[in-house]
Parts: sequence; structure tokens; C-alpha cells
Amino acid sequence: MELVHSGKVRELYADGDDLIMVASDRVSVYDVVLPTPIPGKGEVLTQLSLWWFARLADLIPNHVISADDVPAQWAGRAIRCRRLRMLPVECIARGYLAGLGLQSYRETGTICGVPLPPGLTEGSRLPEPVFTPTTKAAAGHDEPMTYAQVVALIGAPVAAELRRVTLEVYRRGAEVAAARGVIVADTKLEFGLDPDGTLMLADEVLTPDSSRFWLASQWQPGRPQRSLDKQFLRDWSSGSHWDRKPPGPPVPPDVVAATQARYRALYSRLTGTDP
Ligand code: Q0N
Repeated sequence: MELVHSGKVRELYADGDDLIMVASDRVSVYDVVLPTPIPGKGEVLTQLSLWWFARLADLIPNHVISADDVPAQWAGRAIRCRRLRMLPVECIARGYLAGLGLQSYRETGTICGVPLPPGLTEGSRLPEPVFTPTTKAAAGHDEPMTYAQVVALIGAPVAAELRRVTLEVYRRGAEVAAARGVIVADTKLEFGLDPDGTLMLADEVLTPDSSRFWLASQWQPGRPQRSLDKQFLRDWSSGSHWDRKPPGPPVPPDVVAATQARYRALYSRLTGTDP
């Protein structure tokens, strides 16, 4: 099969008119892919994404054709998808302050041109979720965009639809997760248009690779929040002598096992069933 795109942790292949998205067991910490895979991670994230796509289908159609009709060697961690015309915007919704949103707030009191109230701190809940799009830079870092820039890029009607649907998906995801004791701090979505011009949700959705998940019982604004999936890896790598530059350090078996358990526990907590 022809490799169309190779990301940090996933690959995209062409199969006739369709695409096959394959999630690997690779994991990144502080933006660096570690040399040691986390067995089962690709499958857990694929199954979680499928679970969410089904729970969001009344809000927005998605690119999934089949999770079963995929090459046997990738069974469980691959999805057959419709090939869409992707919109060149990473659609991020934020309900809490962290990461680049926090950085931007500290510098300007705004995120992507949206003014926020004074006095917020790391991990604060925002008065309401905000749409904070970024450009899809082919290489290098994604740049924050104002809503006006999104309009200039894709036109006012599609921009308005993207903002509306992104915030709806975030609200639904946050509400479902909250009922299970999980905070969705933020989430990144990608959309495309089918040949009829119908807007569809693509890529992965509400996985720990595309979202920040925090345990509600441990949430404490004013300090960096503990990540439900990667905290073990982060804590271990901080204790190692790694300078956070590539290549990352090999991960010892006990840390691999603990991280694997975190991914499985997150899946169980959100869906109510074992992976
Ligand atoms: C596409 N990316 C960037 C996979 C996702 N349904 C689609 N149709 C056409 N193109 C794409 C999709 C999807 N999804 C998305 N590149 C092409 C995001 N990648 C990153 C690597 O894994």
C-alpha cells in the first residue's frame, strides 16, 4: 500500500479511493518520540477514537468507513477512512488553560484574538470554551490563527461551521468525560469536505494524543496538571538525565508497563468497558 503520510505516531496509506489510518505503539513525551514503544497503545487509541466517533455522529458525520475491513497485520489499530479534502486548519477547543493557550494568555491576555478575563492561572477553567485554531504547518510549529484569518483562508460560511462544530464536539466530549471523573482540558480536531461538500470530522478524536485529559479529583489550578496518560513517562524522564532533545531515552520495562496500564485505565474509565 502506498504511504501517503507518516506522522510522529501514525501512518496513513492509500488503498484505492480510501485511506487506511494506522496507529502505532510509538509515544512522544515533551514532543520527542521515545525509542521504546508502548505495546497496545495504538489499539487502545484507535478503539477510543472509534467509540467517540459513534458518540458524536449525531453532531457531525465522520470519515470512518470500517474498522474491520483493514489488512490483518493492523487489525485493531487501523481504520479504513474516506479520502476527504482536508481543511488547512487545526481546530482546537479549550475549556481550561494549559500548553500554548497558557503561554499566549500570559503574553497577551488573549488566545487567538479572544480576550480572556484577568487573574487566570495554569489549569484554570475558562469562563466558556474557546475556539483556538492553528495553521497546519507542514513542517515546524503550528501557528495560532485569529478567527479572521480562518475566514480569509476558507471563507466565512465554512469557518463559522468549523467553530460551531468544534465547540459542540468539545462540549459533548467534556460532558461525557466529566460524568466519569475526567476533565478534557482541550482537544484538537481536523475536518475535511467530501466530494458533495459535506463537512466531516477526520483524523482521530478525543484521544490522549489529541487532547489533554486530567483526573477531576486531582485538578488543582496554579500548577502544571497531572496528565492521565503520560505522567508516569514524564516523571520518569524528569528523573533521568535527558535534556528533552531527540533522541529520547530508552524506557525501562516497569515504566512501559505502568504507561500501558494508564492507557488501558483511561479507556475503561471513559467507555465503562475493558479494552
Ligand atoms: C489526512 N492528515 C493529517 C493520520 C492523520 N480522511 C482524510 N482524507 C484525506 N486526508 C487526510 C484524512 C484524514 N484523517 C489527514 N493528512 C492527511 C493528519 N494525519 C496525521 C498522521 O495520521
